[in-house]
Amino acid sequence: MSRLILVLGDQLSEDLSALQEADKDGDVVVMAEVADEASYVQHHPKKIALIFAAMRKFAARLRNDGWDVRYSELDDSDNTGSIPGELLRRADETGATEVIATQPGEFRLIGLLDEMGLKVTQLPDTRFLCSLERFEDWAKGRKSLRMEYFYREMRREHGYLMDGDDPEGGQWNYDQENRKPAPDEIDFGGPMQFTPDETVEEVLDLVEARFGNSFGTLRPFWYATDQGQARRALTHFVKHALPRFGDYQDAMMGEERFLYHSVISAYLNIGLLSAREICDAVEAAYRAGDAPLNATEGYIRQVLGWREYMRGIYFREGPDYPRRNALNHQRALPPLYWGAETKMRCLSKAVEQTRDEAYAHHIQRLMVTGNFALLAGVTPHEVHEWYLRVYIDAFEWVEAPNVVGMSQFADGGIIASKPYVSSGSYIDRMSDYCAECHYSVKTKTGEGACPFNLLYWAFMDRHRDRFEKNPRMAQMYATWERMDADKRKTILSEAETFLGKLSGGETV
Ligand code: FAD
Ligand code: DLZ
Ligand code: SF4
Repeated sequence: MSRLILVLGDQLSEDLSALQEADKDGDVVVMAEVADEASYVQHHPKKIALIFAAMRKFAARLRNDGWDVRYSELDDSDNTGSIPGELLRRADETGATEVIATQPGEFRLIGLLDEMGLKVTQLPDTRFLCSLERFEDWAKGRKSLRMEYFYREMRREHGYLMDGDDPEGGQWNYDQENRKPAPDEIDFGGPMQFTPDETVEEVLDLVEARFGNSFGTLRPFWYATDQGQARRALTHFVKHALPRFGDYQDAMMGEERFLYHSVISAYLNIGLLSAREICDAVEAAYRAGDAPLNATEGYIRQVLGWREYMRGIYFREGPDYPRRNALNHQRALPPLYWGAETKMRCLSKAVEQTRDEAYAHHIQRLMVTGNFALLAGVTPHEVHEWYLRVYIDAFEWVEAPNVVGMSQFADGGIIASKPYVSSGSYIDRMSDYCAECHYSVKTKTGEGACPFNLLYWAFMDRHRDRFEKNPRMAQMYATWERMDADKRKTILSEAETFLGKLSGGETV
């Protein structure tokens, strides 16, 4: 009796555990574009287009390879609209009574598969460098789960950038070299872009017709949609941008959307690239003398360290994680996140490129959109849904820990040892946003004062009980205390006025 082999839209890897387990001669691969997955949040149209186009091409590749693939297109008249529905339909069609799946990256879907009337085996997702058991092994019994210590174990275990038992160059971390402010010019033309082929064009028409009203610009669409293209995009990055990736990792520029970033997270997250091949390519560039250590270490830290760590935290913390709200923030997400006019240039630029590209780089996500939401006290779950909707690489296992934990401190400090908040001066130092902003970053109160300056101190004051004993924040509390009492009062009252306008729908 044949079995159904489920391949989800973010599982497009030939070495997927479910495919490894399958018998090409007897089993049937099920892939399905379904309304439920396309609408559990209102995804950016570019994200849906990427996934559907990559799914169609992956299905064609499997067929070419001799697999029997039952593929449901979204508009097929008998499409039931859900993954369980499509599995049941294919079970009826083929007589199969058993499903082999690779565990999905979201508790919602894991639960749906568990509750199906068919026998479903969910195999571990072996595409990660750290299994969930290995993560648990590392985490259990520890008082603090800081990424740095996890990362060092991963370096040792997988042998990346090691010199015997020691880290290459004698240090584990070169972050202090990786905080250069925005340069005057960028000598990298951005990620490799691809002209849509026939398959992609068909998908773009479908997405336009069905999801054209969602937030986000669909065309021009230039992302890679198959493994070959994604590999070319990786090679292009390693050759042309990696050498300067480290230096400008934290910089931001209004007219440079990608700087020296790789823009490969979406390819990696849907399975077109593997973490191992990325780390191998980056280390090889270092060994060949083509990229400096600060860049390669900085890059490998993101993929081998942060990415694996975030996944470990998501699965360890459980399904309630996206609902956590340790700071009890209750403000609604302001309309400026959906493109409503704002006079804050940093936010306006970050949201504009998010709408156009479904992409913003890490520091924009953390220190502009994330920082502002945290300072303004926005409900973390609304912030979480926004990130899940608008970014092409957003899947809950990686998005939720980054947003709820790292960016909004809503997990109470599991991921971050202190909240990632800053006044305007950090944004000014790292970007070219402020020079052309309506607000003045140097002005602390009164007419034209940068809102980040006001909100920063209001946040510190609001959460004094929780943070004043945090050694990493003591200096800022001391500065606040030293400030003239009238000035503190003015800051708090102007912050209040600003937040009132923000919530009242005024353009700020
Ligand atoms: P690069 O800057 O070139 O980095 C290289 C790779 O490292 C990335 O492709 C990614 O795979 C990995 N990486 C870097 N930082 C992280 C991190 N913190 N967590 C996990 N992987 C990391 N990443 C996602 O993949 N999906 C998300 O939904 C997502 N949401 C985020 C939300 C917030 C608030 C923040 C602060 C970060 C988020 N990140 C997310 C992490 C990071 O911002 C993106 O991975 C990165 O911007 C993707 O662009 P890139 O490929 O150009 O990355
Ligand atoms: C994100 C997404 C979208 C938009 N559509 C589909 C789909 O139609 N079919 C599918 O198999 N997967 C899709 N996905 C990816 C799933 O939502 C993803 O597997 C889960 O969120 C778990 O990570
Ligand atoms: Fe953003 Fe303030 Fe700079 Fe304007 S002045 S760009 S609001 S940090």
